[in-house]
Amino acid sequence: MKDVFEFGSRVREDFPLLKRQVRGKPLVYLDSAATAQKPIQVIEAVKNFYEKFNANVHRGVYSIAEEATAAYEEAREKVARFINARSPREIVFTRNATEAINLVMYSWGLSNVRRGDVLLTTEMEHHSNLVPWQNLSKLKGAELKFVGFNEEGFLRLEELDNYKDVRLFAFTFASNVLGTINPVRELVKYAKEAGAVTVVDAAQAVPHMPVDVQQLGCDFMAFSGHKMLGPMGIGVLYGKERLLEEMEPFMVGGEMVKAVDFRGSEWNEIPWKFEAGTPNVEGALGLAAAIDYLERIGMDAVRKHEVKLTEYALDTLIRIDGFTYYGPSSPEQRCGLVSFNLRGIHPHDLAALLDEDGIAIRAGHHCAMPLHSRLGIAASARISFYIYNIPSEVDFLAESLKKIKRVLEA
Ligand code: C6P
Repeated sequence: MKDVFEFGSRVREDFPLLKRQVRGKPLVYLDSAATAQKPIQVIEAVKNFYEKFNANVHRGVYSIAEEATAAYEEAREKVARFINARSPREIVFTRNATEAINLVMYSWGLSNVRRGDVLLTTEMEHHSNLVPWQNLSKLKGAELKFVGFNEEGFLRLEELDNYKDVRLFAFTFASNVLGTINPVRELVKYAKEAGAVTVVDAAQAVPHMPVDVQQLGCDFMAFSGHKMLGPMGIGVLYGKERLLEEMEPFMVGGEMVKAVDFRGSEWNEIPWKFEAGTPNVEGALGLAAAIDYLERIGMDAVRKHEVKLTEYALDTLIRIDGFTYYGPSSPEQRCGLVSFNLRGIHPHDLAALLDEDGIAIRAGHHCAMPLHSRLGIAASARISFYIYNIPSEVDFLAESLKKIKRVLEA
């Protein structure tokens, strides 16, 4: 664990917020799946924009406007390289992963889905990759079907045999509750045979492991900047160029048009066709700085750190009497989060009591109510890691959990 401690300790130095205290104790931040903390380099990139070249993009011909436009489009190129898209034209900036999925639902779904079509998703989805498809099926009279998961939290791949003709297959890359990393390539291969367009919710994957959209072969992929050290309010939709070209715009107005007269308008080229109005320039620049930061560390190293921390957490916490966790037992098959329950204690009470020791965890249904009902529980507690976490934080958590148990059971 010495190497994990040293890695995390070095990284933490860059994160001002991690130096603060909560209730007189050092903050132990174990909720990066909800949102990640930001390194000074990202904070500086946003500050630098406002101090040096704040101007609207794609409009002005003066110097600072050109600098802002260039920086915004360079951020797009950086995102494209980060996930190995063929071209920056395949990268649409959105507010977050949720908006990216909604964009596909409205722009692709409304014109491509017909009454009776099958839309397939899974029982382990975050609401953001479920509610849009419920909506689309209602709007178009399509049938929404689900692939279940087994006791270990793996998708029941054998159920795919039941669906031979599918219009759309939307699934998560990594579950924000079970931690399961799904076999994306295999799922995309199946989808192609079934005639389905694929939407991959990569909100819990792109921040934590190398992701290559060309290698995966998916049609669409969504993720959020704030979960990968970037600012809030910036997200990404990756879409294959051919599909984006064919799609209608998501929102209409300024910026997304090439020519307008009183009767009608001609749409701009992709990706700008999907970016109506003034975009989140500070967000894109902050995201670019976050990508620089992650690339300097290396996504393989990010992943390795989280696997080791997860392994340590499972080994440590499983020794606590009454501790139950959900999802795969092998850390290699899960992302860096663990959802759990402690017998006899409601997860909300647990989270509130841990906060008294300065430990921040998430409790509730984690925006995945149907998943929890499949597990037969109403709620769970969840810890989630990132590059700045260290093994001693797991030890603090374990000690605090044992103390809470002693007090409540006394
Ligand atoms: N999950 C969590 O604590 P947005 O809110 O659009 O940035 O991300 C939505 C989203 C979509 N898919 C998955 C798998 C997610 O985990 C999330 C966000 C956070 O688990 C907040 S609910």
